[in-house]
Amino acid sequence: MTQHDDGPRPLPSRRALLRAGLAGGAVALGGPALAQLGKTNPANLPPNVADWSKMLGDGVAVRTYGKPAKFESHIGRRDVSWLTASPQSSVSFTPLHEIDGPITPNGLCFERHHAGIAELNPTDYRLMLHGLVDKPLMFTLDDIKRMPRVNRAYFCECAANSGMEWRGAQLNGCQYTHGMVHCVMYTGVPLKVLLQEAGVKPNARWLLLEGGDASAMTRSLPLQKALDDALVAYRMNGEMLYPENGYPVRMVIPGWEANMWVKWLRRIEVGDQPWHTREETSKYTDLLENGRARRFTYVMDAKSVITSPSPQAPVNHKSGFTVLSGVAWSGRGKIARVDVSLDGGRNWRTARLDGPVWDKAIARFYYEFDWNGGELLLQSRAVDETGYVQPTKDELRKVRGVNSIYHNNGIQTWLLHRNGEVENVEVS
Ligand SMILES: Nc1nc2c(c(=O)[nH]1)N[C@H]1C(S)=C(S)[C@@H](COP(=O)(O)O)O[C@H]1N2
Ligand SMILES: [Mo]
Repeated sequence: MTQHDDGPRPLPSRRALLRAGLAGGAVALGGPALAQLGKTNPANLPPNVADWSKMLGDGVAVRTYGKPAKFESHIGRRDVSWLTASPQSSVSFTPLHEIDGPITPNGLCFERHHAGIAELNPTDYRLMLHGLVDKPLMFTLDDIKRMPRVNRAYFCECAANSGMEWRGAQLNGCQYTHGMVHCVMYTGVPLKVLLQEAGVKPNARWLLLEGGDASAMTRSLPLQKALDDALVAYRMNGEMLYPENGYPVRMVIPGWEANMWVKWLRRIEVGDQPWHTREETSKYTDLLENGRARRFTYVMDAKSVITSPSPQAPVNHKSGFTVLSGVAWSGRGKIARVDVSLDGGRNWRTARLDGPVWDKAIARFYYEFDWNGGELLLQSRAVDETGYVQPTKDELRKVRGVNSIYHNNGIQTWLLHRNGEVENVEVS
């Protein structure tokens, strides 16, 4: 499922990356059918009749569940072998440079799990709702599907996204620097509906969320957020959730850090205070310079990154009309504007948002320009509807130091070289 490679390493082994073909366009492909990719066959070009025009193709019944063209099979989630101790408690990254628009295809959504993928049989699925309620309830999957449902697109970002970049430019590709985010259209039941059915007691303040995998991933959620916009979701982009993303039911906590989006959801307990499990207090806090910790930083601040050009998506022409594109999101609401700089943050121009701009979802931006073929320092800066402006990395470090690995939403810089290659750098 996840393609594994040893590619991304701390700079300056960028050359090794280039040699491995990771930073360039041509990534090694598997299978003899793909041997022709990138090689032009003159026999298929006009005025000749191409191979595929001479014969009948597969009929309608051959491909009952479609998948991308075989020529696209180099695209995939990837993990970084040295990042975590075991593949079961690890993370794979969304190939942001290979997709467009605001939505992440289901098969490319980054995955993060602490005890591997739980394979639940939906027939045996049960969700328990108990604690400070009038009537404890047990739901089957069918019960949940019979309740009133809504469709909402939201981004889901791990608090550790860009965490390796706190001390300086590390990984050469937006897949690795920013790929712990995805954005899908969820179908689910507002958690509020379930809570109303059970009847929440007046002294209730917090919920405990628990997953059905071996890690359980227990998390405390303020009741207020639960009643606001949290979803008990079972579909992503119309399909049932994929196993790696919590099949058959997961929590969706819009705008808040992904570790609270409990997957394989099996239990919700209503209480009057937070549980603050050891995992929560020890891991998902931001260690500040003075040794104190910044805790309960639930909301993900506005952030953006240019996905093309980027180290894994170099420019293939020498100069002229060039389309720059990227993604922006904010846990505090809608993206209001994205600015783009070609000179490392000295001058800013407004990018064009295209496609739907949803609340707490990824927005896609474009900036078209005439490249003079010289070196450029590319940056993007997100502004959300609250007026919050994405900070530079230096501004962030001034406030938070460099001990943290969480909540790095600093402005990313890519150096576009004359030969079209792109490199992860920092400017100050
Ligand atoms: N049950 C359970 N839920 C979980 C986790 C887990 O290990 N088990 N990991 C959390 C973390 S840290 C993240 S970043 C998100 C990742 O969601 P995804 O795999 O759909 O990308 O799931 C969260 N929910
Ligand atoms: Mo996470």
